Amino acid sequence: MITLYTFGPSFGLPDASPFGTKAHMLLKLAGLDYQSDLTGFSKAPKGKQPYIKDDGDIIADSTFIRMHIEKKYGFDFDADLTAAHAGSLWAAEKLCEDHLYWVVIQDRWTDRDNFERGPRTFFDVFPAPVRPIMRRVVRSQIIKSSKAHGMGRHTTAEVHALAARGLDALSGILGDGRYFGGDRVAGADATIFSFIDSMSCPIFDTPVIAMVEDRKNLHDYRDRMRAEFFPELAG
Ligand SMILES: N[C@@H](CCC(=O)N[C@@H](CS)C(=O)NCC(=O)O)C(=O)O
Repeated sequence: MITLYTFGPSFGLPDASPFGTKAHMLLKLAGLDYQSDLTGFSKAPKGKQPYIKDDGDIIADSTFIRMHIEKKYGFDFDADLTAAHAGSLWAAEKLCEDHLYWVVIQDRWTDRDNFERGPRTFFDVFPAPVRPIMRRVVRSQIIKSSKAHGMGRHTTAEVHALAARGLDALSGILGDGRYFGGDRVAGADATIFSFIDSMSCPIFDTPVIAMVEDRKNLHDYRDRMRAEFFPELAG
């Protein structure tokens, strides 16, 4: 059986990390049996989660997990898509992973109040005396990586202006489709759903939540996908 190493559900989301939610969805879409292990972060080969173990092979990174499923199990996530459609979905996924991800980081980690609402609790597993230092060190490393990426150099208003344009792009690509794949769910749905859901997580205070609500097709899509793939979270 495949083991998925990830963070686990948090903040009412299927996983604290949108990449973790994506990995869950890829395994579900491919119809593979798997179990989750929430204790593997210290052994993550790239220092990040998710990763999987499959028959002794370790595959790190959600995109390489997808490629592994395609190769080993012969599952085609993009069956029936034209090359143009598959290409635009790959680009949309990377918009989420390499651009909008940093909006999530700014909202959750850089914004002090949101940090207190969410990520702060990740450190509760450590003994009380070291918690404050762990919080400070990890938060400052994450803020540094956001600056290295570039998103962390923008003002909050600029970050949110980029979020709005990114969501416009996703809304335009989805149109009135049921899924980003059209009538059938495609590989990119795993990624795009995970990011829309993460960006609009109601426990954080950010105008991005209203941006998703205002784009009715994205908002309806998020709710449909949650009900279809993560019914256990409905409440
Ligand atoms: N490219 C990776 C990104 C995974 C990633 O960024 N994971 C973050 C959580 S959202 C992580 O483990 N961060 C821990 C760290 O950087 O220390 C993927 O697609 O899996």
